[in-house]
Amino acid sequence: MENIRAFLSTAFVFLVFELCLVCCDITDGNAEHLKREHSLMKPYQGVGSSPTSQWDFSGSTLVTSSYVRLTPDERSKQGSIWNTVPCYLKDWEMHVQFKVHGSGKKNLHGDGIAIWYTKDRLHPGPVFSNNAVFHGLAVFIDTYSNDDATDRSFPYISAMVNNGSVSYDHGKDGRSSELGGCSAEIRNREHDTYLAIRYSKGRLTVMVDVEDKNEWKECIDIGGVRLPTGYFFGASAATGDLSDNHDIISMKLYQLMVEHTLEEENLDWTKIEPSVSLLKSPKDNIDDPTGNFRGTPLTGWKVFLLLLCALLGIVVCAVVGAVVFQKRQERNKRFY
Ligand SMILES: *[C@@H]1O[C@H](CO)[C@@H](O)[C@H](O)[C@H]1NC(C)=O
Ligand SMILES: [Ca+2]
Repeated sequence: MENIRAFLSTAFVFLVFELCLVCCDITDGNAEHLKREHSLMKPYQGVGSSPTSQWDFSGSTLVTSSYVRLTPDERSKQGSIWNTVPCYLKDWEMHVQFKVHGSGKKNLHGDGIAIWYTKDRLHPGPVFSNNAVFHGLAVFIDTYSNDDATDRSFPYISAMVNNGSVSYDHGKDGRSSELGGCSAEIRNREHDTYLAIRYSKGRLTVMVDVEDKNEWKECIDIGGVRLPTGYFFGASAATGDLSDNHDIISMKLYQLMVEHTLEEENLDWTKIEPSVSLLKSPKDNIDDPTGNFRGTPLTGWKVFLLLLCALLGIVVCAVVGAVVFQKRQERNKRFY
């Protein structure tokens, strides 16, 4: 009996440990770290109308009890929604649940949604209804290809960091200034579509969940990104000659629990200039058909290490399996 108990408790500890590993690795979506003051959730109580509301909206934005419609499926609409509370978190993850849908056939719809973390809020302009020369981070969910010469499949998701010196080039879908991106079939889906933006320790990661499998797929992952604290989260959308309903269902901001060195802690994070230290200039994207910086081929060393890890994993599994099997044998012997 003692043996069984010991075995069960070991198994339990092992299971908890595994679960922990899995949880820590995946998105830190714990409710306790959800920051309500930076989140927009159903039924959007007081949004826009109440003076205590933490979200402002402008333009064509319509707030209902089950979605926030930035633009309806009509031509030449511009709408946005902005958090009124500046964000002072150093490490965060924003989850956006959204829906882009409309009556337009393939390639006859536009223009898309942009998610912002910027110095200025409610600053209208030509980029998905926002200012083209912004300070901070933008993630574009671009549903219409403005560039006839492009070889990309749209909708296309891309990210840009700007210190106010570069203008997003709408005619080229921002290709010359983008940090990375991916294609994603987000339009007219039956199920909900999600985007996650994580910024932690200088690393920017964008993930999408659009296949209704409840799992994140990596879209952008780059290091060397510097963003200050004290900026505002927002979302905006625009339609032109072509249109779509651009709906935000929720924006949930999670604080990530990350240790920083004392030196980092003592910095004034509000004074950081948005920047990216890239190995090559974003302009090189033009020659790179995928516009992707991550695509380094597996070198011999990496393959060797991967194989070694796999081998070690198999050995560990075999040993654990053998021990468990033996324990069971002993137990069986005792019972008979
Ligand atoms: C802004 O970025 C550009 C390059 O993108 C750089 O040349 C310039 O020095 C930066 N300005 C500031 C104030 O950091
Ligand atoms: Ca576009």
